[in-house]
Amino acid sequence: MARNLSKFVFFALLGFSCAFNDFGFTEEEVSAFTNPYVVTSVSQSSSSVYISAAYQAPAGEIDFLGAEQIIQSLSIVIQYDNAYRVRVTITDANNSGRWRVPDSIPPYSPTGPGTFYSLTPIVVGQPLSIKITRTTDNKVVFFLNPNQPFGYNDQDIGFANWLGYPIQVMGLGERISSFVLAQGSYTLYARDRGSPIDTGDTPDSNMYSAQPFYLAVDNQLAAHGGLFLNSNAMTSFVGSNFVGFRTTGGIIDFFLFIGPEPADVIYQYHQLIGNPTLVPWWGLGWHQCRWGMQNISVVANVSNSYTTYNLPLDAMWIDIDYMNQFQDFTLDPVNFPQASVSAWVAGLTKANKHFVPIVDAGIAQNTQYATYSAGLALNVYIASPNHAGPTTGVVWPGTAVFVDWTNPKATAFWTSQLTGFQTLAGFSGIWLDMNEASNFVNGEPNYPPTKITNLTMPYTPGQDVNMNSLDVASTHYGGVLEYNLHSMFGFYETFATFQYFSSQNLRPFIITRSSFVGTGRYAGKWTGDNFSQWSFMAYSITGLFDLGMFGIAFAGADICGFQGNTNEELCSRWMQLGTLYPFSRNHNQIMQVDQYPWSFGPTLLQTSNIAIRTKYSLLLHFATGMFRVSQNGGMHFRPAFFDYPNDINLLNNATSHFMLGEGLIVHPVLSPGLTRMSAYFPSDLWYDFYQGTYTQLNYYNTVNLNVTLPGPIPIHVRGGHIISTLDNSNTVLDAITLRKSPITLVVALNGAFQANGHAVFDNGVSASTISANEFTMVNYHYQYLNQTSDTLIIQPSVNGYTRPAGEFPYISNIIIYGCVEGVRNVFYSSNAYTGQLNPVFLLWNPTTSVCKINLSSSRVPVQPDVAATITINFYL
Ligand code: MIG
Repeated sequence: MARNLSKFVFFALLGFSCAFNDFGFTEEEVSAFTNPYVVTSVSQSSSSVYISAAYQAPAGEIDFLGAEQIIQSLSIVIQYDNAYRVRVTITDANNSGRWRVPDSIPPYSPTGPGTFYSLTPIVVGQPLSIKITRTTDNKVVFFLNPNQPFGYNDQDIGFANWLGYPIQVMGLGERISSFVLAQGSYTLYARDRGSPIDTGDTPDSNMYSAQPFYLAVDNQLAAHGGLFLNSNAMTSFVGSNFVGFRTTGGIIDFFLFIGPEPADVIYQYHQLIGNPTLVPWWGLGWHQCRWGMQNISVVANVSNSYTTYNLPLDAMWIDIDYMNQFQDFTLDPVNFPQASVSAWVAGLTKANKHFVPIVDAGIAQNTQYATYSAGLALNVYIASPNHAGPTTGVVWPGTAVFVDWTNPKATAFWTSQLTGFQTLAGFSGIWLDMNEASNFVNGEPNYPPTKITNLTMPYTPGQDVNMNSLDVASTHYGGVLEYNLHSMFGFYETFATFQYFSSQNLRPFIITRSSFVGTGRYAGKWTGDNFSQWSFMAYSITGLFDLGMFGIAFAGADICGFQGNTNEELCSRWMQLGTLYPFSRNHNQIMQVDQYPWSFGPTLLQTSNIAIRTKYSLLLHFATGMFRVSQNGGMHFRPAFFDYPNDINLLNNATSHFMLGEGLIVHPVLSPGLTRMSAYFPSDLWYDFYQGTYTQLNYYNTVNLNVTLPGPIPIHVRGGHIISTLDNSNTVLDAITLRKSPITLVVALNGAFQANGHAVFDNGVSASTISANEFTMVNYHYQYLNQTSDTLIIQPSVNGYTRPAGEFPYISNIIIYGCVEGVRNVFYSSNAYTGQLNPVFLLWNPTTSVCKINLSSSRVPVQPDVAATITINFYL
């Protein structure tokens, strides 16, 4: 190939002073580094740049990765997918068969014709360097710096996005860490690991998922994001002005999201990986679980206690205790006899409650076990590198085998197992555990891994790749190594389980432990084995922020804590916080003290009651927020910084507050002994959610909040928003019955006497709701009309759902926060009726500036989804 250097644009190198010790090099070595590939050709189409590069041994210089397995010729494609996304793919020019994450996983589709909008043309330099600049602020958003480490060897590939200006970095999961990652190195590789704290200098702290996505924010608070789409065990490096990766296989497949605001980056990322799945309405309710409920009477006793204590409950979960010898899809004949389980499930169903059992990844290797034999007959297990037949590991049932989800027969096998289990146990949702896939030994029992280990690999991220894993030399369909697919086991298992639900047009209720890029399209996730400690409440917020960024909106942590014993105060605070997770489940480890709402005393019991019922009062708000995220991408539970990206204080203390859907901010209590708490708010108008009182911020944007126990968690409504709340949350015992509730609109005015909100109505269960437009999306818009009147406009924008009689029957109240005059009367104008609403009860509290318009006995009920204008006339 002819060299044509005249085409290249060369640029002056800036003097980078930052130490690169994170890659394991000394300062001198780093400054001596030169990219060992030279560009041999460059060409361009309307949306892509194509580069060929050849390895040229660095003369007397440090080769980043050593001399083994060097790939000699690289083929580079820089593709402008759309106005906000660029894909940089670097592959072995002579081997198109190298393992790479399939395009179907994100799932990749360029969303429009390539365009250079918002980006300047890329700059290609010699030796290999690539630079992409964002035009809006002239900042480099991607730079393969020719004088920073780069290498492309068979099992060792490294590169960095060298921004050259200071950044703060988030993402790169899964781990327990601060939200803004400390500078250091972070391992990504799916591993069953009970919550070590990762401070960037503890490389074996990787956990259940591999999520190689980061969000970076610079000193001017401009943001960009990057996805390194690669499934191999890797290290990511967070530097003061770069993000780097060093992986053990695959290719370089890097997606750049150019922001420029954090929320933009997240939308751009979700546009690639797909929006979070819708979950069933009941799934948004309250869940109780515990490991160690040793028989069905113990379980029934817990579910009955919910009724006894007059507490709502939507789902009871049973852990591995129910299984016969820890075999999936079986019931222990002694402690969980089928007749008793069926009777119990029937009782739950009658009370509109649901049963969610655990399903483990490992299939017991036992010829008497029907599931094992069925899979063996179909040959759907991951194959051993050591002997004929399935590869084995050791988990709860002893020796176990593992489904190869990439085998085309696997989904049908799994679906038929779930169908049988449905008949046996009557579940409504599935809890997927141990799907890293976890293994109590390293590799196969009796065959210590030898073929691929840290002794054969040029580079080992974190820990040996066989640690608590199947032998990574095991093979999948078509011979693909477990080495490449390990971190995707949970993703594929979740997808197979999703197909069971979607084949019945049901929204999935799936909670998985392991995840990969795109898992949120199919499932929710919990954060795994946390500790019953105060610090882990704060880590749970980081965990949910991260999962939301990764596209997994339906997320929660084990409420009151899993490992270790909780206590009444911690559990009370965690009930307050946890009921505002999108997925709210109290779960506990075997042998730990009980942590049910009634397990300690009146403080926990009363706080739990308030907390669960607050969740239910907001269930339509949750359903609407989760729906919008399913439709548009983005995050329901998210950092306040994303809504106020100019306020760095919000990022500095990211876990002390969070936004919940449109217009709500929450300040959780994360430390013991507090009755009052100083809370920071973004500059805006805020009203106490419960009382409507205006929140007077001091000079530092803080306010002292009363946080006595028992009591509610501080929630505030942002001026300019309308929140739909459900009246019957104070009396119901489940979310299904709650659908009969009238709606109170909480209208929080901004300085211009305006407010907006949404509510979505659908049947709460169908998978096709969005694709078939089987929903009604209502916009509520409140505005100033004239000196004496305001209007509330009810405007359905999509009208695909017909509410059955009695469901969300009417708007019972309009409560106005920031209401400076008393209401005189109310007029209604719709296609069906025009005239004064009567009788209507009006209250005005001039001290708190709250007006309450009670419409519940109006002769003309105000429908929540019928186009109408309500005119509110004030005394003036
Ligand atoms: O080896 O099923 O994270 O939630 O209770 C432990 C027992 C297996 C780990 C899960 C946890 C669950 C537990 N499981």
